Amino acid sequence: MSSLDATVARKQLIEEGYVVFPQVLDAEMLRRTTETCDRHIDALPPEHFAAQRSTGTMIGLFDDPFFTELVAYRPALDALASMGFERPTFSSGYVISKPPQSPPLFWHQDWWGWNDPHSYQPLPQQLFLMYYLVDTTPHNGCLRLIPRSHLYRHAMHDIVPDAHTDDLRRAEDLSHPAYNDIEGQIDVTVKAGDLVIGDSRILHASRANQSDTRRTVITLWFHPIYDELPEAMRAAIGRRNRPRDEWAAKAPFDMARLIPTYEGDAEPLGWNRIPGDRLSHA
Ligand SMILES: O=C(O)CCC(=O)C(=O)O
Repeated sequence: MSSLDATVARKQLIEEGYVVFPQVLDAEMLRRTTETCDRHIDALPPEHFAAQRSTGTMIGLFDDPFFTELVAYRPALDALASMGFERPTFSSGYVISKPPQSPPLFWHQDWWGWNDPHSYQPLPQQLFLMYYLVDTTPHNGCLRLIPRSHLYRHAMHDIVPDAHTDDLRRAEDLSHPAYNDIEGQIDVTVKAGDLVIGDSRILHASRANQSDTRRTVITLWFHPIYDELPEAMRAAIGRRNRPRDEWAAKAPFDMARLIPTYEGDAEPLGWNRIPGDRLSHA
């Protein structure tokens, strides 16, 4: 990206809540990532798919050192640095694979720090880095999101205040409004290997996978301005949400600079996934 593009990308991320960097994973890394994910997905028992019919698989990364390479993948860190985020830290991630012919993912946002006033400011406390391993379209379960909903209240915030429930995960009632199309949403269609970077506060979902092949995404959670976050937030990330030490130790390089550490004595910020009244309408 040229420096002008990087300025545009930063503005788009901060104001709209997401930005797409094309073709970040090279062909070899895409191949290795797909092979690794397929192996883990193929090993899952049927109960896993039943419990996660709406989301798709929820495979944590910490059992496989391969994912250290993806987390520290230089082109992605360069994309963050180009937007001014030069010292990001990483907390966790999942392989989320929607099987063929599976229902939509419910609307939700993933930020848990709404008790702190910093969460109502424009700069992102936490970003998702999403790598889709196949080209996505509305037919095979592309990402949907509501631009600007990371900073402004949308009707969906009140319709489904916290969608992370077992019933919604199991997709027991697909007429529930959490799965519906809603005003202001857009489809984010990508090519395999593109990188979608988004603010964890943004309302997002995915379309149903109506195709006959699986649609896999890997979501990685980064904290782009970790050092600037309030102490209680750093304490929560650095103590409660940090990656497993044994996993990081298996990386074929030193991961220390990507691991959030907190050595102060502040009380970790409480977990609250529901935005308060300070999140106002535009
Ligand atoms: O499956 C998708 O496309 C989106 C995954 C998602 O919502 C997430 O990782 O938070």
